[in-house]
Amino acid sequence: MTAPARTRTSGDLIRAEEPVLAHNYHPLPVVVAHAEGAWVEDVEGRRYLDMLAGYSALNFGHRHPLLIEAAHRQLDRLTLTSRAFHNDRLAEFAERLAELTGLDMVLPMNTGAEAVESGIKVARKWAYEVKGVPADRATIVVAAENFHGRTTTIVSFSTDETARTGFGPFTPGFRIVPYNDLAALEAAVDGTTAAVLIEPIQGEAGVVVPDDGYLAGVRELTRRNNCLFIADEIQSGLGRTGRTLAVQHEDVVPDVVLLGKALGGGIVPVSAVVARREVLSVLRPGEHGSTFGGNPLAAAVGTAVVELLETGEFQRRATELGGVLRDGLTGLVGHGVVGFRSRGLWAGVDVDPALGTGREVSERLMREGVLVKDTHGSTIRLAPPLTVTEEELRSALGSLQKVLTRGA
Ligand code: IF1
Repeated sequence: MTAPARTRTSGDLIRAEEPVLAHNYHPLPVVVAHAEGAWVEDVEGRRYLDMLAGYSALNFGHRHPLLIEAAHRQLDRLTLTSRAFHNDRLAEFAERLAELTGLDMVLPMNTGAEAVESGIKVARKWAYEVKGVPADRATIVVAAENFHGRTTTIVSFSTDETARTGFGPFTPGFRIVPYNDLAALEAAVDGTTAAVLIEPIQGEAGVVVPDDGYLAGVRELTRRNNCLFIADEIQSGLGRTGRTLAVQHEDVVPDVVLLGKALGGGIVPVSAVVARREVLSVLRPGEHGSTFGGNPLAAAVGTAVVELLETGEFQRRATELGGVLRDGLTGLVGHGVVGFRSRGLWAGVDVDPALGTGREVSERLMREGVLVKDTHGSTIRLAPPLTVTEEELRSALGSLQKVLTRGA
């Protein structure tokens, strides 16, 4: 007989998951029950600074009041119609999202992977109908160490064996080149190329920031070769790096921008393909769709997210506090940190392997009241909500120094 849910301890809940929940994650042993801003609280009332922010899905913090209000207001009016009918929220969402990104048209979807898959389909159709690539011959060039989601087609072009093994057969039509290498990219692009699909900063690879000029080089190369530049900004976008889009650090406007995560305000899944008119115009009724894509609740929350970003406040905070993060990490180099990469409020921190794996450091930080997620090996990522205060950020950096210096 299991204890009734309301009195179960964290341990009870962790044990209860084991026989009934697929083991596709290895979570830290913390059971979150409440959250606000940059803080989460577990079942026993212990508080933690959330330095992962849902892998950048919580850029505006947990339960931002304006986003929660927008959701509550819409919940009391209308939540879902399907796209068989119009709803009174979608036009404004599409208009303001297109305006925010400097592009023309929006295809609303739900998860990041759906936005990536939709971008792949649209790029291929554009290649056949606009560029004139022979049927079923379109290729898309991607970067090694990419992460674009977990569908069968997307893992078809992953270089992470853990993400691929056991899921074949795979989708053809993708070419993989080293990231941050324009010569390799040039060599892979030819008359069959529909698009180049890259993350402006590679997230799961460990927050890999390309050389200055790389994104501008991709833009010039794709324009010269009449193929599309698709920027996957699902993790790097929406204020995380100090700009609305990470590509704006090089004043680059891609042909297609993929958005997700924070677009849903940490409340509902909202993703989108935002693109030049010529590209999204290849879709005609019945050729693509989604039950929930563009639903009024998602559109209402998405519009409230766009409104927050229109102020520029979060981009400014990410830039200013990004300097505090960078300076703090610089001070730890040689004191448990062997290196780091950062842009805005996003960092990949390489810990001295002698001090432990990324997972072990994450567990030590958890005991200090700070939640982070390791990526590969001894790298941890830091991505707090953009609402984090300087005091909270410095406190998290102090905890990192403590667990690394003491090596506890
Ligand atoms: C997991 C990390 C992993 C993404 C980019 C598309 C997607 C993602 C650049 C797909 C999603 C998530 C997936 C989640 C953990 C996290 C992640 F990179 F953020 F750390 F896995 F690599 N493009 N990234 O980062 O979006 O379908 O998930 O909404 O799978 O464990 P999604």
